Formats: sequence, structure tokens, C-alpha cells
Amino acid sequence: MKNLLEKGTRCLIVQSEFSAFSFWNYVDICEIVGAKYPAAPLGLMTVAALLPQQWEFKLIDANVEPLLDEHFEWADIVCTGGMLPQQQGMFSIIDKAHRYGCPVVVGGPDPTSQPQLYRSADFLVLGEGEVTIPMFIQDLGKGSKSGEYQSDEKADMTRAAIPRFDLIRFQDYIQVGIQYSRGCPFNCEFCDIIELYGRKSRTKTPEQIINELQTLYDLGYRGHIDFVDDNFIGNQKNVKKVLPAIKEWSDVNNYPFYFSTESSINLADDEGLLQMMKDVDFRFVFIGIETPEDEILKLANKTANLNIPVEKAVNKIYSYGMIVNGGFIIGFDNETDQTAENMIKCIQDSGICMAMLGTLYALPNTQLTRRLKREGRLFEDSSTLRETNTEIDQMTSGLNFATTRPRIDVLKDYIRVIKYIYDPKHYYQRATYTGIQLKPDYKYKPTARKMLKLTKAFLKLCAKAGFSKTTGWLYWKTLLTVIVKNLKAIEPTVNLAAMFIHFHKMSKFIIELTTKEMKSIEMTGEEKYD
Ligand code: B12
Ligand code: SF4
Repeated sequence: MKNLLEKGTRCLIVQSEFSAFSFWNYVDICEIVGAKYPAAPLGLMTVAALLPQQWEFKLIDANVEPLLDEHFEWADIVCTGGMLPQQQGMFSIIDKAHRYGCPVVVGGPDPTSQPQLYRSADFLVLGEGEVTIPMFIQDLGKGSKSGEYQSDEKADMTRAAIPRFDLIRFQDYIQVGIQYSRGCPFNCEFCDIIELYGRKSRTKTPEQIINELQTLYDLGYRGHIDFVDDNFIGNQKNVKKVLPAIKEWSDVNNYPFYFSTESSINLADDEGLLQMMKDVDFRFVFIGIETPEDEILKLANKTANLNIPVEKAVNKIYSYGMIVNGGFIIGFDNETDQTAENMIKCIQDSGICMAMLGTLYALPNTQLTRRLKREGRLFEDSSTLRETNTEIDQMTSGLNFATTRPRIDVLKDYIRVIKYIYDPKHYYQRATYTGIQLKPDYKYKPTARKMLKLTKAFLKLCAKAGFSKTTGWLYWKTLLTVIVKNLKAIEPTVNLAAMFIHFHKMSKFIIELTTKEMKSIEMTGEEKYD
């Protein structure tokens, strides 16, 4: 067998496919703007940067191009990794690579959380690649044919490698990710971030971030960059150092990028920080709101959100030009008959269009999972995905445990909220509200070529949403209202209007699946449900 550490070893890196019905997989919007998938596979580009650089790499993202037999014929070694919804995809890549006689290396969040499921792979490289990939390479050099590598050590982000952005085609994606920090200081019961990455927010240095921006710039990338951090403001001291550095670099380079990220809701308390984000053109921020009910937040230990009026916080962020996308959860212990109503009011009053409402999912290796297990409530095989067509993300595969309220009531509430918030009239009401509140000051200006592409996309959108029976009138009314009341916010409002195409499709799918599940509970009876 070939010594795999040799120069020229051909390494196939595969990102397996996500379901088209996932909340995050807005393929219709990709089609309108001429891309194939929303987000580039940052984890695997990072892995490529950590593997021996004398190797030859091919990164195939099955979300943007088909994975072919010839790719396996080409390869000496295959690497794959990913999250829970990619489980079946990863299993089939392992099988296929073996059929072609290639050793397989797996890593990433799901193999790290449940390595027992991936023992058919030759090498399990778990946890943070910065720590475990060197262990794997060392073993490979000694001629090992298999191995499992895990470490309690957390990666020193100040020594992180620049991801191999050169391995993808930028035009396939709407956004490219970069990572500034890992970990989060909070301690929410259902969260696996703190288990995987710890409660200390470890950051890169401003110089590293500037180097990554410069690399993307030199490779010709322009446009949307997503900071994929678990909580961008988790290290408040450091984030205030990196933002001025980004501003200085952007000033010199004429603002070639605009940004989005994830943050805890206390962002709204810090106007200085909000201004710094506005100054470098942050346009979207995803916030885990989960529920507006303090009693439930307390039980879930989501202390960051306690006593914070959501509508006020969201409005503050709008006033700095950033659209708020929110994560919401139904299915917590302590919920009542009022929960659905409270949730609807919170989403509608704050104008959050992109409201990702899921049922509570006890992710493997979380405090919640351990508690439910102790209480005898966690279902067996609760985190093995069998039905790839229906088990997509927590919007369709949550509640993997016995609920305190009757399960059927939780599901009824779930459908009720989804139906309400993704009803065209209610959705467009929120888009109008956000469009009026938002105070953007966009710095990034697309090139003439990109502008032409965007104009084409806008016309396509007008044809699709503006002349549809369901949304036609609402679409034009929203656009006109925002043109009259807050012209500066017309571009983000158009984006929100576009996203409805995806949410409409996705909500119908969720309602259908959940209704089926409810029927099956009615037939089998709640107590037999497992
Ligand atoms: C950005 C992001 C997304 C983006 C983009 C995803 C993409 N295309 O890459 C979007 C928004 C689309 C997304 C969606 C979802 N996500 Co997500 N996402 C993230 C996030 C915040 C960052 C991912 C990232 O790029 N990290 C930076 C890179 C460098 O880290 P990494 O990928 O972990 O890779 C490192 C190691 O894991 C390892 N590694 C990774 N792969 C491999 C492979 C090999 C061979 C080796 C050796 C090592 C290795 O080495 C890398 C360097 O250390 C993570 C949280 C996190 N901190 O990672 C959640 C996370 C990965 N997502 C998660 C989940 C559950 C989802 C969703 C199912 C629902 C949700 N929570 O939103 C959906 C499903 C996606 C879909 N389309 O169906 C979970 C996964 C949990 C699990 N146990 O599997 C995480 C951990 C967060 C969470 N708790 O919600 N996600
Ligand atoms: S704030 Fe978000 S990332 Fe931090 S512990 Fe809570 S759920 Fe996890």
C-alpha cells in the first residue's frame, strides 16, 4: 500500500448533501440569485488546511455538484464529516469509499458527539481538528491503518490555519463563512456548543481575521461573509478589538464585504458594539430567542435572555441597520396552553421574518440529554437518523423524548404557530414592519457585473412573488410602503420578501409531516409513542 504521507497523495474531501426542505437550505432563493447552495463548507476547507499540504485535494460538496464514481477512483484517501442531518450521507460515503478500497477519515460535530455510530470508518478524528489532525498524521506516518483520536484539549485559536478557500467555486454559494471565535460563556441546558467547544470564548487575533479577509479578497471573492461563531460577542473585550481592525482594512479596500453572524441577545444592551458592527456593514444577526417566557428560560438555564423584552431588544438592533433572524423552540417542560399564543405575539410584534421555530431536540451529549436519560424520558436511539427524507433538522425531528405536556398538544401548538407566522399576510406584515424600523447604512457596493446579476434576480423575484396569487398584492404593498416610509431599507425588504418563497414551501412541508405524526399518535396512543 502507498505511503499516504507521500507528496501527491490524492485526498477526496466530501461534504454530504443536506435536505432541500431544511430551514437553512433556501435553494429557490439560490436559484433566483444564480447560486447553488447557501453556505460554503467551512469545516472541510479548514480540515484541508490542517492536512499535509503536499497532498493534492479535491473538495466535492454534494450540495452543489454530484459526487461521482470517478471521484472515488481518483482518490487515495477519503475524508468526510458533518452534522447530525448528514449522518446517512456520511455512512454511505464510508461504504462507497471502502468499495473503492480507500481508507476513510471522519470527523466533525456528529462523529464527535456519537463516535460509536462511525466505527466503520478507518480513522475517527474527533473534536477540534487543530488538536486531533496532527495526532492522526503522526500515526499515519507510522503506518497505522486505523485509529481513533480524541483530546480534551481545546484548540488555540490564535494559531488556527487559514481555511483552504481556494478549493471551492465562490459562485456556487450565497455566502462564505469565516470563524472568529469558538465556544460561548453561557450555559443553556439544551446546547451542545458548550460541550463541543467549551464555555470560554476563544478568539483569533485581529491580524488572523484580516489575513483571512485578505485571502478571500485576493482569491477574488466579494460580497457576503458569515461569521459562523457560536456567539460572536462571547468575548466582549476581544470583539471590540477585531471590529476596528476590520473597519480599517475595509476602508482601505473599499468595503468589499458585508457580514452576518450569530449572537446572544445581550448585543442589544451595548450600543457601542452595535455601532462598531454597523460601521463594518453587518447586515444580519441570528439570535437564539427560544421562548419569550421567563419561567421556561429559567428552567432551560438560558440566563442571557431573562428579563429582556424581545421586541425592544430586536428594535434596538434594527436601529443599527441589522436584520434579526431568530431561533425559537416549542416542547420545553413547563410550557402551558398559553405558550403558542405568547410565541406568536413575540414573533409578530418584533417583526422577525426569519423565525426558525423548531421542536426541542435533545442533542447527543448535552445537559438536557443527560437529565432526560436520568428521568427515564429519553427515547432509545434518539439521535440516529433513519428517515433521511423526513428527519432533516430540529424543525422535523425534535421531541426525541417523552414530553411533560401531552405530545399531541405540543405538536398542535407547533403547527398553530408555524401556520400563523408563515401565513402570507402575517409574514409580509412583519417584513413591512422590519423594513420601516431598519436603519441601514450599507457600505459594500456591488460591482457593475454583480449589479446586473442582482437586477436580473430582482426581476425574477418580481415575476415569482409579485405575480403569484398568494403573495402578489402583499409583495407590491410591502415594497411600496417601504419605498414611501423608509427608502433606505428597500434592499433588505426585498430580501425578506424573497425569503418567503422558501418559508412558504418549508412550512407546508412541516405542517404535512407534523399532521401525519399527530395522526399516528392518535392511532397508537400517546403512551406507546417512542
Ligand atoms: C455555520 C453553521 C451552520 C450553517 C452552515 C453550514 C455549512 N454548510 O457548513 C447553517 C446555518 C446552514 C447551519 C445549519 C444547521 N446546523 Co449548523 N452550525 C454552524 C456552526 C455555527 C458553525 C459551523 C462551522 O463552520 N464551524 C467552523 C468549522 C471550522 O468548524 P467545524 O465545522 O466544526 O470543523 C472543525 C471540526 O469539527 C473538525 N472537522 C469537521 N469536519 C471534519 C472532517 C474530518 C475528516 C476531520 C478530520 C475533522 C473534521 O475540524 C474542523 C476544524 O477544527 C456550527 C457550530 C460550530 N461551532 O461549529 C453549527 C452546528 C454544526 N450546526 C448544527 C446543526 C444541528 C444545524 C442544523 C441541523 C440546525 C441548526 N442548529 O441550525 C442545520 C442543518 C443544516 C441544513 N442545511 O440542513 C449543530 C450540529 C450538532 C451535531 N451534533 O451534529 C452545530 C454544532 C451547532 C448547534 N448545536 O446547533 N449550520
Ligand atoms: S447562548 Fe447559544 S451558544 Fe451560548 S450556551 Fe446558550 S444556546 Fe449555546
